[in-house]
This record gives sequence, C-alpha cells and structure tokens, in this order.
Amino acid sequence: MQSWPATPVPTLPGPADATALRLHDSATGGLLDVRPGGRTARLYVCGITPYDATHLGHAATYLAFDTLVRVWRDRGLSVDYVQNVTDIDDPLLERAARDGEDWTVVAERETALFREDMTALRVLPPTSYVGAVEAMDEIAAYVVRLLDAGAAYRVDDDLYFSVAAAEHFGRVSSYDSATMLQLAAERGGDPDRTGKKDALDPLLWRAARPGEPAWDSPLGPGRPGWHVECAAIALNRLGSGFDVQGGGSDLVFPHHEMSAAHGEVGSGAWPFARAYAHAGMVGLDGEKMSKSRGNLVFVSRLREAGVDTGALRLALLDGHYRSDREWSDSSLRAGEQRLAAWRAGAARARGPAGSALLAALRAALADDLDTPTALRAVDAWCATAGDDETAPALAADAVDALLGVSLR
Ligand code: 5CA
Ligand code: ZN
Repeated sequence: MQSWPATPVPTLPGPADATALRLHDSATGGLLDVRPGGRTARLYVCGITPYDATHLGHAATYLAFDTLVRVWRDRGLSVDYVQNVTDIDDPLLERAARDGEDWTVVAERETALFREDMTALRVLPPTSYVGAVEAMDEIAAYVVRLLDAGAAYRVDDDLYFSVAAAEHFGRVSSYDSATMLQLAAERGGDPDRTGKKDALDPLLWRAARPGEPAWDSPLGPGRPGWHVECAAIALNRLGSGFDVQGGGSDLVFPHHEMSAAHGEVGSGAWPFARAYAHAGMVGLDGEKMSKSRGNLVFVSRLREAGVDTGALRLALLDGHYRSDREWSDSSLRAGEQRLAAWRAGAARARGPAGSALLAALRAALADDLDTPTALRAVDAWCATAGDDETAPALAADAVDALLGVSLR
C-alpha cells in the first residue's frame, strides 16, 4: 500500500547515544533499553481500521511512536518501520452497511484521509505500509502454518487458535483470566461461542458467509481474524524478536497478547517483540475518544478550520504518551501560544547555548519519551536571553528533528 511522503529531518551535531534509550514495556511492567542489536531498529505499530477519520486519540498514539522513530534516527540508526491497515474487519463492514456504501470505498477514502493527516502532522511514514487485503495470501499462509503446528482447530467451518499452544500466553498483559474474558468480549472476541476449547481462543479464519466479502485460500473461502493479520504482516517483514510492538493501551489485550501468541507459535521463536509499548487513551468529556462512542475530534476538521498542525503537535506532546489524557479547547490554545513563543525564540539573533538545549532534549526523550520535560526545556530556552549566535538555528533544528515541529 502506498505510504505517505516524509518531511525532511535535520541532522543534529554531537553524540546522541551517550545514554540508554529507555522505554516502558507492558510485558515486564518496567523500563527497557530499546537500543537495537545492530544499526537498524525494527518497529511494528498497529495501524488504523479505516472506517472513520483520524481523531486526536489516533494522532496522539502515532505521534508517540513518531517520537521514538525520531530518537532512534537521531542516534544514527535506520528504522525498519511496519504499519498495517485493517482494511477488512467487522467494524468496517458494519459502518459501510449502515451508510449504504461499498466497504472498499470507505476503506480507501478513510485511508487516504489518514495519509493526509499524517503528512500534515509531519509524522514520518512507515517503511512498509501494508493493508490486510493486499496481504491476504500471506495471512492465509500463516494460518496454515498455525494449523500445521497443531495450534488451530475448527468450530463449524471457522478456524480458531488454541491459546494453550502458546507457552508464553499471558506474558504481554499479565491480566488475570476474568479480566481477559471481559476484555475479549468488549474488544472483538467471542468468549461465549460454543465449541471452543477455551473461551479466550481467538478467531483465525472466518469461513465465507452470504453477503460478506471472502477470499479463496487453502483454508477455503473466508477472511482472517484480526490478530493473525498483525502477526503475519510483522513477522514476514521484521522477523521475530523485533525491537518494539506499539499501539494504544486498548490493544494490550486481546490484540497484542494474541498476535504475540500467534507469532511465537508460527515462528517457533520467543519473544515476538522485545518490548510492547502502549500509549494512553485520549478522552473527551471524561470518556475515551472512540469511533463507537462518536465523541471524536478529527484532525482533518481542525486542519480545515485553519489550525496549525505544529500547534496541534505541541498540544498532544504536552502530555506524557503513557498517561490517559483529556482533550479540550484549552489544550489547543496552549499549543498555539507555545508555538508562537517558540517561533519568536528561534527568530532571535542570539540565545542561550543551543548545545545545552539539545542535550536536555535528548536526555528527556531517552527517558521513556518524556515529551512534557522536553517541551519545558524549549520553553525555558525561549524565555532566557543569551549571546550564542548559532543557538537559534540549532534550537530550531533540534525541535524540528526531535519533536517534528517546524519553527521557520
Ligand atoms: N486496526 C487496529 C489495530 S491492528 C486498530 O486498533 N485500529 S483503530 O483505528 O481502532 O486504532 C488505531 C490506533 O489508535 C490503535 O493503536 C489504537 O490503540 C489507537 N487509539 C484508538 N483510540 C484511541 C484513543 N482514544 N486515544 C489514543 N489512542 C487511540
Ligand atoms: Zn494490530
């Protein structure tokens, strides 16, 4: 699938990797050093289900992983970054049916809008952007692999994965079984379906139903379950033991638990990912922003209203990526004021030493992507007088490269 264009990233001076890059890992509950073994970092971030436009919750999550990409790149690493598009799944079919539209038209339109939103927000594109539909053959082949490994079984004509086949099942979320059951029911699972070996076992392949799209495969005509889509797309491009699997915290269970279990059994290697990083949920009026709740603030609407995407970026980066956050109009106003102050600071003829600011930004971001601390370091630099003539240009480059905001 076509990705989106990359905004140029300035190269910054000096050693960027003096300290460990620590990221919170949901599986261990602690901070892990996510410096890759070689010169390439491998990242998989779960992509959108394109049935509605990009809202600020999506934007915040993709900005969190964009920050990680920028920190890795500042350390001289190349980043092998894979992101999927769940362009066939129940929510998409339901939305298209509700609106009397063709599901492929909805998926294409909303994916195109997402690309525009990401471009406008200066989010660096993945190196591989892969739709489930275009990856159908490899996903089906992966299901065959799980079947051959003895980890899949039939319920009527559908295929399920046996969680009992995954030795490390439960290590991503560490949730107890009551929590797992409840979340599976809320997030696309079917714990109440009769005939399953374990209520948590997730669907791998849904046999064709009248009126539903289906693809021919060695498993018979049908379509894949959600988790195996990400397991196959990630493993086939990154191999197992890739550095970071990312997404919002609503993906910890079942999605990342199940895709790790599929990945482990299908590859015969553990772990699927070295770290599982999760962004907090952005809410509005006390509720998680979600398509099903309909309480959404869309990036595209704000853009149409003339909002500067740099201000939007700063508004979202003002909260730590891991904390659940509330969006309000004042968040945007604060982002706009900050952007104006930063632009004025960078337009000065002189300022306090740029190298100290750069070191402060690098240190903050290496500490679990602490963007609030990074933002305050730039605030302080802008509010302080200095006589370094090279500082304004270096500050602008640092803010551009590490925080993705253009001050020019
Ligand atoms: N296609 C699947 C992943 S394979 C999916 O979850 N799609 S999504 O469109 O529902 O969400 C895309 C990303 O945005 C996911 O990482 C999800 O965790 C994140 N996300 C969704 N709602 C919010 C929110 N309110 N705040 C922060 N992140 C969110
Ligand atoms: Zn996913």
